Amino acid sequence: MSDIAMLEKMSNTIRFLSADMVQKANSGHPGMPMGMADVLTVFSSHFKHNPKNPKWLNRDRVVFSGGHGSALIYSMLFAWGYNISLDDLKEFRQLGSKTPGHPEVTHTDGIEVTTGPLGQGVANAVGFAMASKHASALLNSDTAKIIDHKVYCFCGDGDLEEGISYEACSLAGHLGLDNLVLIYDSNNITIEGDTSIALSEDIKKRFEAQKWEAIEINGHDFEAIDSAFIKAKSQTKPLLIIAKTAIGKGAATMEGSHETHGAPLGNDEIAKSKQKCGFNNEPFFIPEDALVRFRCAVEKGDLYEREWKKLISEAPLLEQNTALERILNPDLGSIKFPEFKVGESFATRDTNGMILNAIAKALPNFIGGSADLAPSNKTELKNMGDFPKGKNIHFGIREHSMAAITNGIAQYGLFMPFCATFFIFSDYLKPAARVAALMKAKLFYIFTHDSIGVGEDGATHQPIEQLSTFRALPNFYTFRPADGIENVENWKIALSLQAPSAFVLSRQ
Ligand SMILES: Cc1ncc(C[n+]2csc(CCOP(=O)(O)OP(=O)(O)O)c2C)c(N)n1
Repeated sequence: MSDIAMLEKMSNTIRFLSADMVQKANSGHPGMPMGMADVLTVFSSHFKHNPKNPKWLNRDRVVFSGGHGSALIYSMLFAWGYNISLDDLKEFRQLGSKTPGHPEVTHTDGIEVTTGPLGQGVANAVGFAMASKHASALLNSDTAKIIDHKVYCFCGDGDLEEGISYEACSLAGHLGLDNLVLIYDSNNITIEGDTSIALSEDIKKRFEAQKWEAIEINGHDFEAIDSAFIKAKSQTKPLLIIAKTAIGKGAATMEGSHETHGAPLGNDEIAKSKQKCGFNNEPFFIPEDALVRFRCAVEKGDLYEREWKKLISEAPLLEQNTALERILNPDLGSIKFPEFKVGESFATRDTNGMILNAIAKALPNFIGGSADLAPSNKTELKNMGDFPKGKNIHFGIREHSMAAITNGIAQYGLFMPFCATFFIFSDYLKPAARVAALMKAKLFYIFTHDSIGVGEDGATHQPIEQLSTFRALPNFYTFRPADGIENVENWKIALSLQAPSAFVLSRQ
């Protein structure tokens, strides 16, 4: 760690850069970035990444689940040396800029997932951690760890109020994801005011009950923050770091107020705040010595990646290299699709099950599962084992987090995942499917029990408007094959697209 005075200077650089961005755009959220600047400053020295190669395979993944804090994210990416300039920061929230209102993977290097709808990022991070576990099960040997990175996720009160975070963290605890660190910005403030108006549970106990380890720190104490990230290096369970912070930290008169959450502070307040913190009043001021320290990330990242490349180029790892190569370049031509005949009377959920098995057998990177409906969805991948080593994922009855976890697995960069449920319960996962479409994520939804053929379950199980909803979704492909022959052709198309696809299938 650098000395405290330097850390304060670095932190204030991020804090006021974010406040200036929001002020110039005359819109945005300064409170969270200012409150979390101290945590992110210390995080910088623990985060293993390569700003000059944001896609380096063994990088730590970082998810900012509270996408409204995007000013903080862009300030950090700039400070670390990603492909984002000071001018880009000045273009915050402008049409066509690299710095849109909420972070989008399609716009900015270093953004791992598109976030904004609260809670989903937490599930995305669980997806990253699961993808990493599967990858390490396939690729690592006792002597050579090709995949051994961490997954960090920053979230706020809003993310933890959303039900999806409960679902996702429950699964993470069950799976014992010891590569996952969730940092909770516990500032007790949401838009309407203090969280006490709607939240009174003991979050630490909630996570402990979900088989996590949970610790609480003062999120403005550099040493405590550093110790928490050091602790994460030897975690044996998913780790929750509850960082008690003040929203709008550093604001002269508004620190701790919900009014800093989603509106510019105003020029007067910013000037007074900078003066109070002993910071230069010039807008977008970057102290050289603070920037140099953040920018160490470039040299360190280059070194990390070179060491990793050396590791994987060593001869004893030939087998692992071949496995990695096969995952990175799946041979679609090697799939032996089942052959169906005109007039054969199979339900399309059955033909789809056969197709899924054929694809999974041929492609090492094809994995997935259902929200407890595999026998009905016909999604079991036979003789291919269970996650983490095997390909069958048991998501439990958690559709929303299943889909957001699947987004994370797809965005991880190695896998083509699918998830499944009854078509009617696509309603429970739709918000994540929408983000998948925005990200152009390559993944597949298996929706069975379509239409009136649903059977005796009755009205609660009968899809009506779901088909129109998915067909209206941009960047999203909805296939509804009439038979096995069409089903195969649909899959060939879906596998060639860089976008999410849904298969709507009959039960009968
Ligand atoms: C699903 C969803 N519902 C509502 C919102 C609108 N929204 C954005 S931020 C926010 C409050 C979040 O509070 P918190 O996580 O504590 O963030 P902080 O106040 O610390 O910035 C709300 C309701 C959203 N982005 N996503």
